[in-house]
Amino acid sequence: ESTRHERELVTEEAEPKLKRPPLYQVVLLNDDYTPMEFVVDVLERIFGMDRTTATRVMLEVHTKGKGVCGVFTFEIAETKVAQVTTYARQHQHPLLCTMEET
Ligand code: TYC
Repeated sequence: ESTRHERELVTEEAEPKLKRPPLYQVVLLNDDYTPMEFVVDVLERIFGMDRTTATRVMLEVHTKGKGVCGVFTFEIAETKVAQVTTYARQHQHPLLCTMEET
């Protein structure tokens, strides 16, 4: 019969190792051709922003060259990038969306 302390000393007790997953920023890039209204629509539809927030983020991208749409785990970020790209190409806009590990 061993005590809890003895088991821990010989490191035979597994600790619950809860690692946080890596996070990825989904980033929108500015261009000269995609209409401002379309970018606002993308931010509302795909990132669930209200119109005021979507307009602020769109203008930040427009003036600074890029902007963060949200921070997600890998698969969610990948899916958002694909949804933005598919939607933009369906409407013949060159809008670029990428992901960056934080
Ligand atoms: N620069 C574009 C324009 O003047 C608007 C725009 C904003 C485009 C954000 C892309 O990610 C973007 N029509």
